[in-house]
Amino acid sequence: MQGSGLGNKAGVCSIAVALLVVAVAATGCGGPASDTPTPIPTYDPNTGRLSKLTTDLSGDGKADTWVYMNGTKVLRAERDRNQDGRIDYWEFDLPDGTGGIEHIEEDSNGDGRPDHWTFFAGPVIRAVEWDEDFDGVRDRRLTYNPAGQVTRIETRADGAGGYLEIRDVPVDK
Ligand SMILES: [Ca+2]
Ligand SMILES: [Ca+2]
Ligand SMILES: [Ca+2]
Repeated sequence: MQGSGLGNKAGVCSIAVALLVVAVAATGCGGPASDTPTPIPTYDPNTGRLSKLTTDLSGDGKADTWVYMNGTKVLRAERDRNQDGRIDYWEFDLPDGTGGIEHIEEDSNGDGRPDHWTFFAGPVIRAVEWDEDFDGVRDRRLTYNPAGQVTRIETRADGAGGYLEIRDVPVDK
């Protein structure tokens, strides 16, 4: 799959910044596909600052991607990736405006609530969490080192955001 791979590249390149690149006709961030629809800007009526970019990435005439901005600074992005009218992807970008992603939340069962979280350290994944039974409580977390190796497995949620079972994984040198 290529071409519409904006979402698939999320681990490397922020969807928000990719669309912003289209909006301002600049280059960088891997460069969007030439057929990427132009986002529609919304401006704050009081300050005149850019507050939102709305895009129909799928091209069916309905908006499916929203990038929330404060002027030139990207705050977060939301997407309806399966076109069912419900947001199922939330991207939280680093506040430094570099286009880096802090973390991504995804709804995989279509109930409108995130159940999969991916946390980044620069371009690499630092941790992944799942709510496997979709009850709103996270059930498992894997932590990675910069080489992409799992260093810790946590299971049995304590209901307060932590885990009862923590297993450190020895990493081969
Ligand atoms: Ca959806
Ligand atoms: Ca869900
Ligand atoms: Ca759960």
